[in-house]
Amino acid sequence: MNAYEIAKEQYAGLGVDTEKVLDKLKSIPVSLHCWQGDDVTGFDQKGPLTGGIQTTGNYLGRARNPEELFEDIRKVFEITPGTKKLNVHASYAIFDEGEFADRDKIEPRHFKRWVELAKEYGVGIDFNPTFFSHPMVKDGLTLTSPDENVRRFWIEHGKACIRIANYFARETGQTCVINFWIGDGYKDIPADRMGPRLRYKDSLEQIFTESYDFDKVKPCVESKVFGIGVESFTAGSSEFALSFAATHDRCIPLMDNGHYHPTEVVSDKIPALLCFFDEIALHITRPVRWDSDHVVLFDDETKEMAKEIVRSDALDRVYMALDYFDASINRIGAWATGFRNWQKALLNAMLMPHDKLKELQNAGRFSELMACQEGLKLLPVGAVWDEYLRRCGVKGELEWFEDVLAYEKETLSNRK
Ligand code: RNT
Ligand code: ZN
Repeated sequence: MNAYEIAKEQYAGLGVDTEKVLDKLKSIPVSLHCWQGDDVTGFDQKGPLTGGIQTTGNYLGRARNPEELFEDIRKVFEITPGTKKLNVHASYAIFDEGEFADRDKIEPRHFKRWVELAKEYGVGIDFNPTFFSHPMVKDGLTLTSPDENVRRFWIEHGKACIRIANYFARETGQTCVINFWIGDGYKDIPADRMGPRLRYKDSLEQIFTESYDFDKVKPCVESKVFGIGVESFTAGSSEFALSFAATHDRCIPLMDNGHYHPTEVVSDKIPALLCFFDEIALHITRPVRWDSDHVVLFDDETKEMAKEIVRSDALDRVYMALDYFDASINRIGAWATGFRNWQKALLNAMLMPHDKLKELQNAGRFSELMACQEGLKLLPVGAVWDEYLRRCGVKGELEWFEDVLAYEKETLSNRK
């Protein structure tokens, strides 16, 4: 027997059907963020990345235009298993020669090439208005700005983005998750914390008057605890975003696991929210001391997040998107490593006998539960993973990076 056959029998002994798991895993959409390829620069501006987020590093080969970014995305699709969605930011609008539309005026046609790419692969598109890296960000503020001209500009941006999300959903026939994140906040102790939040609430309410079909277009509000340069106050805090989503129909909360205090874990928050929300959304990242957006690894908290989704039987209630950006290493390698690792985490979670473990917990058999959970860690997940890669036509763990090296040599190194 080969390693997979042995693993299959071993898992069958625990009541886990690896064949079903492999079929299911292949069908779960995970959103691949376009912004790992160019350090969150986008195509509509040349300025620095703002909004309290930062990329560090200057590895060769950053994608500088749509052609290069698409080429890179194709490579990542090729070297990663499973079903993808494209996750696009508004700043990645593609204009014709000599054409430009500001963020409040962008239209679906500026994203036509993204739709073409999605259609080529039969994948959906998720979307994000871009409330950063733009001259209309005044004193670090957008939707919370006390300057009505500024706030109006960004409200119009939000509405324009909903129209684009409608277009993506219509064209691809798949749900479009549209995520609202703003970096608005203050570096130092503010004199008014409620005013900015009331303006943010009002701005979102105005944006969501734009019509959309909630079966197809899913607006989310993403919270954050702080950002670089806005250490003392963030308008879109966790309480703000959760309360907004809870009190507004047709809007769901999004948790980014880099956006909490270091000892808080999103794995614990997932089932808590699932008690109250039909659907939730995630940004999967890896915070190292802070919201550093490191590449997702197959580490404990990543595994735990996947387990909570699977245990809660919520694979169809949680929209999963990756969100990291490392400019210090090969960007294709970074992108693919994170995507592959989230797939591994899902596989690992799906291979666990959750009903049995829950029974042990409910029966108060805690030492047995501990021993069992520890025992599961050394089961042959890797053999099932190898089989999954084989079935997806993707290279194995110790082989796929050869392709990245070849791509770096042939393509990335020519980008000077
Ligand atoms: C920032 C948020 C946000 C961004 C992307 C680029 O802290 O996580 O989701 O990373 O929109
Ligand atoms: Zn995020």
